[in-house]
Amino acid sequence: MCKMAAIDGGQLARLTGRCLDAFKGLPRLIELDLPVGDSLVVVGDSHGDVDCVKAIAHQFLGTDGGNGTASLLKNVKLLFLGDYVDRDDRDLENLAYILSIATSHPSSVFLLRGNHEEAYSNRVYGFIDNLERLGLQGWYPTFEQIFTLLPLACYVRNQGVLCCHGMIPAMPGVVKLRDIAKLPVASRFEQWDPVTTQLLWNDPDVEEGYSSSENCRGAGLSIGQNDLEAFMVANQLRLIIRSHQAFPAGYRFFFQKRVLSVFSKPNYGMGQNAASIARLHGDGRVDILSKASNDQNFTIVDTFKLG
Ligand SMILES: [Mn+2]
Repeated sequence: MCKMAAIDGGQLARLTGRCLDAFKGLPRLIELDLPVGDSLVVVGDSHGDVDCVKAIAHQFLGTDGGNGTASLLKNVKLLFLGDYVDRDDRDLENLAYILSIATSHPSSVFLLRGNHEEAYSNRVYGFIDNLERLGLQGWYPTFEQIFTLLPLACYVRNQGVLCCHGMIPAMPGVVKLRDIAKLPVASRFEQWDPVTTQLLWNDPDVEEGYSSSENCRGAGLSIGQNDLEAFMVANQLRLIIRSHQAFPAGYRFFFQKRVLSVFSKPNYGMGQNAASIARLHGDGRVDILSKASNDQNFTIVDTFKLG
């Protein structure tokens, strides 16, 4: 017996077809400028929380909260940092919603790949099981193709800000943004370039020490201050915005506010965390906005100016 899917095969065929067309030419590194008056809303892990994602689209993009897209706000862009699926029964619905707003608004909504946009994670953490329960497992290879096309990082050139799911890479010899732009496209984790693996799996060192070390996740590194500084200086960066870890407040700063971590699924797992997002303004201001699961809107909890 299949549970009723909120989305059927016909809808999936149209949506995934649109995605494959729209995403096939995407770069590995998104590069954009943010003029004064514009803002970029950066959304962390959502893992199936389609209600929270719709609230974000409604509040910041002006969509009507359903699948419609009435009154789209000008001068606001939305960047999702990955981890749309797994760890929640509504992950297909969340993914479908995010893909639909991205394909409807290609100049306003941008998607990065997270470590959960990959087959190994999807087998272990629920997305493939959920597709099977809905009788839609035949669509998995198509989703895998779509995941493979997603960019790995976003560089806001005129602000010196880099956004990625995991954290900056640390290799012998500093990685330059132009190296990220040239990374090969690969589907499965086993085929990924080491820089890709690190961008999607690394964390900042929770102790904020000087050196990087093996990550306890079994993939990637915990990045220390030395590698962070070398990367930021070589690439003339002022801030890294990343996700991949839940904190009680929904966000956390690392390394004297040079790294900002945001997580956008409230009450993740057994946790009681708020959902947080970052909003980067064209004048160099950065807002952090949070929302508890019952709140309707995100409200500003912290603001700072890029140094
Ligand atoms: Mn992650």
